[in-house]
Amino acid sequence: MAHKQAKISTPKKSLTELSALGMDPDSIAKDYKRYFSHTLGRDKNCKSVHYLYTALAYTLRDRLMERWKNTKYAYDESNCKRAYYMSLEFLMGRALGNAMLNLGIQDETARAMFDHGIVLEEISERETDAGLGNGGLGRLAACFLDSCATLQLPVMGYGIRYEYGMFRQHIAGGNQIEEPDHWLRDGNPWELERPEFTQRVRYGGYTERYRDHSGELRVRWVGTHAVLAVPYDVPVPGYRNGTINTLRLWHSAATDEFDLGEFNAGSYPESVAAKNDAEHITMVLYPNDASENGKELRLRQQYFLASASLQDILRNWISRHGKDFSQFSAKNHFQLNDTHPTCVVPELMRLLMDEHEMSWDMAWEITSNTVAYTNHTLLPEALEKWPVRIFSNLLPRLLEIILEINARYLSQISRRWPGDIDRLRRMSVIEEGADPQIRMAYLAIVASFSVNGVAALHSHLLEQTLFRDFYELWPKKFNNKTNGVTQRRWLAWANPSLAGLITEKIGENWITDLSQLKQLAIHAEDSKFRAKWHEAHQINKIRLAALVKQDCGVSFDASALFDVQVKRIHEYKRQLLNILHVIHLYDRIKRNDIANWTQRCVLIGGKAAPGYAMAKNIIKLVCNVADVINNDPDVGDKLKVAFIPNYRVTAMEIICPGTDLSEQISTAGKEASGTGNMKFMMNGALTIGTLDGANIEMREEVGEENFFLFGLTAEEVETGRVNHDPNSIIEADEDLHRVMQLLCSGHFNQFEPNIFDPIIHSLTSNGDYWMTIADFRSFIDAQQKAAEAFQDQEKWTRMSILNTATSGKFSSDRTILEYNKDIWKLEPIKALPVD
Ligand code: 26Q
Repeated sequence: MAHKQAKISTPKKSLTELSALGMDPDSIAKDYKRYFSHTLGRDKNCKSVHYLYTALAYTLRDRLMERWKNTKYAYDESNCKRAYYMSLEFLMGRALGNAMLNLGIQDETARAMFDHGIVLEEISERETDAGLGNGGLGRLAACFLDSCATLQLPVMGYGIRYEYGMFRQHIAGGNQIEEPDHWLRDGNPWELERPEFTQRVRYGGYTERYRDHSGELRVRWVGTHAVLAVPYDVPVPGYRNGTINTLRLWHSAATDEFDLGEFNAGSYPESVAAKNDAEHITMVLYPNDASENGKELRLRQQYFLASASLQDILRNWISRHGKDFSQFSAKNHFQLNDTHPTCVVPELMRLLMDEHEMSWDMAWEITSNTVAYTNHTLLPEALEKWPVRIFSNLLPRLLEIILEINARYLSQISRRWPGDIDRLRRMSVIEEGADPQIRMAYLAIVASFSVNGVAALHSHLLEQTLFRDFYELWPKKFNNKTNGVTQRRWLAWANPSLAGLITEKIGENWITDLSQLKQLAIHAEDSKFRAKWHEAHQINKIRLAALVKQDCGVSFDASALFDVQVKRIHEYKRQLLNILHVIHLYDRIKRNDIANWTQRCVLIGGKAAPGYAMAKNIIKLVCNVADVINNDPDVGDKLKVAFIPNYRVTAMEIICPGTDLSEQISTAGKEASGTGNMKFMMNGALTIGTLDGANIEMREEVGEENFFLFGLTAEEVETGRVNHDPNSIIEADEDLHRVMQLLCSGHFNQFEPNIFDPIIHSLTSNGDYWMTIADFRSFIDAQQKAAEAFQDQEKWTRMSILNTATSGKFSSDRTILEYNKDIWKLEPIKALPVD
């Protein structure tokens, strides 16, 4: 690399120390103007919001920067233990509002802008979401970073800087259209390139044995193609505490040596084209939130993250401790966000043995005491597997190490269970067959000192089903960490009207200690407080109705029940069950069964993986049903239905504060945790839900009388499936029969014959695998109870307050404190104050 260190004589004045920047409106405005007119070179005629936004982003970034450095100094000087959150996804959303909130200069910034005739909200809207994730798992990583910074824990995120994040979703004729999300096109003021920390990541080639200087037999990985990994750092501010942690995202680039060979052979264009291969690695996020099996580029991404991050961490370790790794596992933990970064395991072994001359036993001792694994799914088909064949071509040295790990571990199994061949086959990291596969979850479990699920039920089911054999072998490795979300973004920022009311009542400590919200409970009995709560909520409903009007062209009346389901589209999440209920309501209106009707507005949103035909068919059904209902004069205001396109973090910031009823209706035992459910609860929505994931714990906290429960339990789903006969249930239930009749008659696809056949087939002749038909009656009854409860607005508001009041457990601060107490064991480190 061409980053030579400058020779500098002993300085009289420091080039790197500045006095602290002012946080008052005048100082903010002064910096803003300098960025706008000097750095960006714009003048009074420039009307482009992009430049206004960029100038403000730089102004705020400067204020983060000084705290960022002080945080680094504090961590370095304390020589503290650290944790690294390794994830292929970080769904950060927007950064500008978050920076102002955490720095505590929202009012000052708004004032500075206002004085210059600029409306802060308008320029904030210019920022595109950092959509570097699919859904729950990616957003969880972002909430965790927020909590770590707020708790002043030395935790760093490592991820990939995708050029294209999650696709933008358009709806045309009811169909999902994917459009690439080129989010970096106009530049990203929140990232800082760090070329001085560039790493080399290698692929391909083969291995050789040789004897080192002391006669040890060692392995060399040669004949490889190298790619550069260039880090970009993103600041992660804590809440008003001077701490700014780091998210380091890797970008792939070609090495300079790429062209020589080919160039000399006369194929210059071919060699320049080869540059693409390197740059493709971090080009695009895989938009699939269940595993996309066997795609070599995805494995390249996973290894790229693992290798670059580990080299970065080892480089830093060696610069501080030399080649003494004796304290490494006592000072460093890697938390794997699902199996996606599991290459960390064999790669750390490789680096320690092949590059740092360590023995297998020492390398294994370090690796297996450093790595911890979080699982996020119970669906067996979503467990990641990679063909040995692909590994052998792309990462031959890693394959050797994986096979050696497996051999040593299987010999442990056969000592414990002599002659139990079936167990060896079941538990092997390698699944035998015509095309043998590496079971990434098993590799992660074998190499980790901690394995956790993300809600109590999920962790329990992991122990009893998916990972039963491993739980029997290593019961103490297994633990639960129920998910949480950050109340800074999801309540303080997203819901200013409610947040203001809460602070007025109980003070502002809830922002860093969400258990404080329980003080709200007694005020649920105070009718004046309820009136204010209702008023704050109505403001949010009006804001949401405006978004629905703008994005869907559908008019929602803010006095109606706002019934919302937003999440990725999946059969197990059962958007279909929701639609069957909507069709049932429509049918009731058409047959004039409308006594004591509760006006309802149903909002559904979410992206389908581009290759998931059934999920796309479900979107089409939602859109077609919405079309029929919204245009039927018999229906009028009684029922409105909308599909909101391009559901993302920024949309959720408007959606969850304006929701009355949150739909958490997955087939029990299938949703690992859910985190949207928590955002709604925090914002005072009531939940209609199954006993699945974190819903169970939410219901425990709020009390069964404040939760609309329905459906089979996880156990009943498994036992009931055996003799489940959806057709006989349809025959026996008149309401359901009529709903299926409407669906099958083509009422919602008049000019598109048979398009919903795959849906109908899955519900009937294909056995109703997701138990949608099985749970229909129970769901309809629970919905009816919700509708009746909504008619008593005083009672509903009481329940709403109690939902917020008991949501304290679902702060990601609580989750992170548990990770820290049980797994990482880090000391909080106070950042040095600026100035
Ligand atoms: C794997 C291999 C190849 C390509 C893609 C993938 C892949 C990518 C993303 C597999 C899974 C995901 C995402 C999973 C996810 O979001 N799971 C959700 O995690 C949340 C946080 O724990 C839980 O609340 C949800 O219940 C769970 O579905």
